[in-house]
Amino acid sequence: MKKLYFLTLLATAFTFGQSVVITTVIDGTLPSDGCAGSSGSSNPKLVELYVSGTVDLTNYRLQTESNGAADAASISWNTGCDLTALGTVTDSFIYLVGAGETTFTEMYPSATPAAGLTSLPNGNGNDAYRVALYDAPGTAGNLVSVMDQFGDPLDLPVNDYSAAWCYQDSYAKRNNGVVANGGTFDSSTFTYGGNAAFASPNNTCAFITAAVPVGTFTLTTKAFNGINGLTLYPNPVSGNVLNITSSNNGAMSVQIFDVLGKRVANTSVINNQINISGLNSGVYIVKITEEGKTATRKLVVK
Ligand SMILES: [Ca+2]
Ligand SMILES: [Ca+2]
Ligand SMILES: [Ca+2]
Repeated sequence: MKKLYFLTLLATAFTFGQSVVITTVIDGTLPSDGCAGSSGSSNPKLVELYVSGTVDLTNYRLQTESNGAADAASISWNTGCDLTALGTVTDSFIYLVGAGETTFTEMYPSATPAAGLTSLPNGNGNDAYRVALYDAPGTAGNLVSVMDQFGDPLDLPVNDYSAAWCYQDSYAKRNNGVVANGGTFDSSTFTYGGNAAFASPNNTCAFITAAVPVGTFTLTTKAFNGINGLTLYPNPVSGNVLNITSSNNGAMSVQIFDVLGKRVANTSVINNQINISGLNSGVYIVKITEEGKTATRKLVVK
C-alpha cells in the first residue's frame, strides 16, 4: 500500500513544498449565532490548513490529541476529520470550523468554511492537531505517515495550559516559511496570542478579526534559490556521500525532504560533504542554506 501511494505521488506534478500544513488555530470567546448574537461564548473554533502544491486529500485526516498525555504510551489521536471529500486541492487554504460557523463567516467574509466534512476539530486550547495520511477511511485505516503537527501532547501535564502552544481563548499562527514538520513539532515555529487573549473586553468580532487575519500564510522565503555557484554531485547518487559546493564556500546547513514533504535529514555540510547513508532509494528535495540564502535541488538516490 505504501508503494502504491509513493508511485501515485511521483506521478503527480512534483513541487517543492507539496504538502498540507496547519497554519492557524483559534479558540474564540464569541457567540455562535453571529457577532451580534447571544448563543454561546466559545466561538469560533478554527483550524486553518494550507495546501502547498497539488495534493489529493483522499484518506488525509486532521486529527486531535486532547488535553496532553502523561507519557508516550498515553498519546491518543482521535479518528479525526476525514478530508477526502475535499478532493484534489492546489495552493489553497482550508477552513475547518468546528463551532461558530455563522460568526466565523461574519468575521472573515472572504473565507469559506469547508463543507461536507464530519468530526470537525473542536479544541479548547491544550489540544494538539496533526495532518496524517491513512491507507483507508475510518477506524479500519492504518497510519501511512504524519505530514504536519501542531502541539506536542507530552509538553504538558494532563489538562494543563502551561505549554507555549496552549492558547486557551486565544490563537496560534504558523510563522511564514515554515515547511511541514513530519510530526516533529517545534513550538518556536508558531506565534501565539497568549493565554486568554480574547477575554473581556477583547471578546468582540472586531478585536479577534484584527488580531488573527486568516489566509495570510506564505511559504515564500527571501533570497530563494540565491546561492551562487551551488553544485550537488553526484546526482543521481548511489553511495553514502553527497558533495555540496558553492562559490562562497560558506557554512551550509542542509535539510532533506521526502515526496510527502516529511523532513528526513537535518545536517551541516562538512568538508563539502554530507552523509546520506540513512536515505532509502527514491526522490528527495534538498534544501540548502548558506549565510541566510536558501536554495532547493531535486536529488535522486539510487
Ligand atoms: Ca490526551
Ligand atoms: Ca482540551
Ligand atoms: Ca475557550
